[in-house]
Amino acid sequence: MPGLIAPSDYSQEPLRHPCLRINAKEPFNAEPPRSTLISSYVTPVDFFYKRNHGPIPLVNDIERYFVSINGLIDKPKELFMKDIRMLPKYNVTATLQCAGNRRTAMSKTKTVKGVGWDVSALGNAVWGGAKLADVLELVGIPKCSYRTQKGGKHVEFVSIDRCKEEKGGPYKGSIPLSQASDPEADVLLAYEMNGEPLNRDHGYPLRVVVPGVIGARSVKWIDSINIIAEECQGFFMQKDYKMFPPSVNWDNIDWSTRRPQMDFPVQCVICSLEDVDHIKPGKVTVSGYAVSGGGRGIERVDISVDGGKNWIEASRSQKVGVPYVADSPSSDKWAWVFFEVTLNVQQNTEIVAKAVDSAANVQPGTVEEIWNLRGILNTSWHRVQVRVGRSNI
Ligand SMILES: Nc1nc2c(c(=O)[nH]1)N[C@H]1C(S)=C(S)[C@@H](COP(=O)(O)O)O[C@H]1N2
Ligand SMILES: [Mo]
Repeated sequence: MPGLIAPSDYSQEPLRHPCLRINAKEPFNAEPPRSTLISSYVTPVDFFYKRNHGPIPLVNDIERYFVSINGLIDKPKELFMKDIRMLPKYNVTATLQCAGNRRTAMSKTKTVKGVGWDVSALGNAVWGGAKLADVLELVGIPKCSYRTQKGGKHVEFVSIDRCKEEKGGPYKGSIPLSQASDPEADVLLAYEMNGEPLNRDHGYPLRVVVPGVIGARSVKWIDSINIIAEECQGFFMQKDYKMFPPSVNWDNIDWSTRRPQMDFPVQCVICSLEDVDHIKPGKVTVSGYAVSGGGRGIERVDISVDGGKNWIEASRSQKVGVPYVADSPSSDKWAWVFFEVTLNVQQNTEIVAKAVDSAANVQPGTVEEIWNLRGILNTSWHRVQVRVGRSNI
């Protein structure tokens, strides 16, 4: 690959912020403390979770770097950064969430396989770049196409990093052509994050951002894009990131029975309290994030201070001075929503949060009912224990 290279070891990793909690060192997987998440609607790059499957690629010559677009199309093309920058630039505020967010809590029910994450395997960024729909037009695919003349129905993104799961080959994934070529789906080939060029950890020089879909499909360090007939056959599409019922175990699993996970379900988490937290009796502020996939807004967030018997509605917000209304054009449809409510707590209890999205989807009450062997999509009601006392603060 001209311009972009993939190290075979971890001797050239970038520097990272010391506040990040490291869940795995090589490959590097880390998340910020939960309280950091709610200190800013747009997550600073330093505090944005980092999820990798191999050593971080390096650019040695950005002038020579290009993305090749191949497959079931009439005019394959090589696009240099200058070609991509020539296309209209869009800024899309979108929350990226790893399907493994809250996996550690799922493992407490019954062990699951995968990197352990607390509640911060997500972040909200302003992604700047070209729309994939515009890029595809350059190779002769009209907007909102379902199929190319040669039978292409999926768009595959191939990186250059070396992943153990791919036996040393690159990370890859795909999305349907109908989504990739739909300008309204806001799928980007992003070269900026929060107004700065992407950094190495987040995909420099170019990554895909698929809003509303699990982070796994937002492939970093793009090398090529292939228009293919069937979905990508890579490990992370076929042997990972699929949702199985609680009855499936490692002895009876048949990966072919399930679709690769795309949209993420409705989720919310309390970030103003640790689990377990020690507080004084009286008023306590309960705040955090809520987010749903597929561009669905957050219709409601309910909080309980008695373990889920009674519920009080929290207020919701995105931007200061702009009232948040789910599915309103003034809201960032791909982004998280912060919630907040102040409640009176006098004794030890469990504080619970659950969100409802604009399709009236609600989070499940317990981990048990959604437990799955890979530990993905733990969206059960978020619970934190509080110990109330005057002396133990
Ligand atoms: N090339 C490549 N792209 C990748 C990955 C990877 O390991 N290699 N990890 C994926 C996963 S599982 C997630 S959740 C997001 C994480 O993006 P971030 O590190 O920018 O937060 O990137 C996705 N894209
Ligand atoms: Mo992920």
